[in-house]
Amino acid sequence: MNMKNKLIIIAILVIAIIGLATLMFGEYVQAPLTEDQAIIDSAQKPAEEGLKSEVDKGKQGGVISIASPSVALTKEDLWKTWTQYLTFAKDKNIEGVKSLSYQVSESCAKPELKKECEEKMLAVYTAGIAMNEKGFTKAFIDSKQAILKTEVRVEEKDESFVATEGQIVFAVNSSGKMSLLHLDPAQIWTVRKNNASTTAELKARLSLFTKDSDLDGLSDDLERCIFPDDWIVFVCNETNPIKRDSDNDGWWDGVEYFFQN
Ligand SMILES: [Ca+2]
Ligand SMILES: [Ca+2]
Ligand SMILES: [Ca+2]
Repeated sequence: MNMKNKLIIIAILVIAIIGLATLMFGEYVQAPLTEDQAIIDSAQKPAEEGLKSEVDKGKQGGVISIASPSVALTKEDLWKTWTQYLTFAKDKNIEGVKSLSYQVSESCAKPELKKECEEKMLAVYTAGIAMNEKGFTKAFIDSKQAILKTEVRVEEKDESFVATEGQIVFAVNSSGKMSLLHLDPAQIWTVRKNNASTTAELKARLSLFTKDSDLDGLSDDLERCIFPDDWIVFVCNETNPIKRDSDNDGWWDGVEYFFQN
């Protein structure tokens, strides 16, 4: 995938999230899984079954922590890396931030743009310090990547129901060293109230929007490129919503979304 396509895809994620916040109500219908999509290939199946039992455990209020047996990293390791990153950001320690970043913005790569970089670090610190470890109940980990997630929180507003979910994505190198790839303190989905829908229906719709069946960091709908008719979508690369690594390159679909180079 070339860089341009990746940037377009990232832009689309932003559009999708904003769009969900403003447009998603009314005629939008969840399409059923096709037969092909419903079939999990045999190599993937044991892992998927493991995921399902962990998801069920999570629904009962437990911590979801998915890691293959060969992976030594734990949810606590992820949080420790995150807090170290925040400390570096707070101290305006560019080299420290770089050491824990999978990629750095242009402003942090160029000494002449130091001030701009420091402003970004402050913004990350301000957002990050408000995040609570107890809220991040889910950890998906393998030898190449890891995702920390909060539960989806649903709030009722005057004219809508709003779901929010925090996510921190890490890349892991062959030595087990983690680096921050993406931070989303509060991904937001909104459904507007209307006269035809009950609270239960609206909450169910929100739940469908946020559902991530294969726990790869990307909701099923975004993987299937399902958008309302009135959305303008430039490019959307479909991935399999019940397979974490659709192209078998080792990177989960939701993690690949956040690569920029
Ligand atoms: Ca997914
Ligand atoms: Ca997937
Ligand atoms: Ca992949």
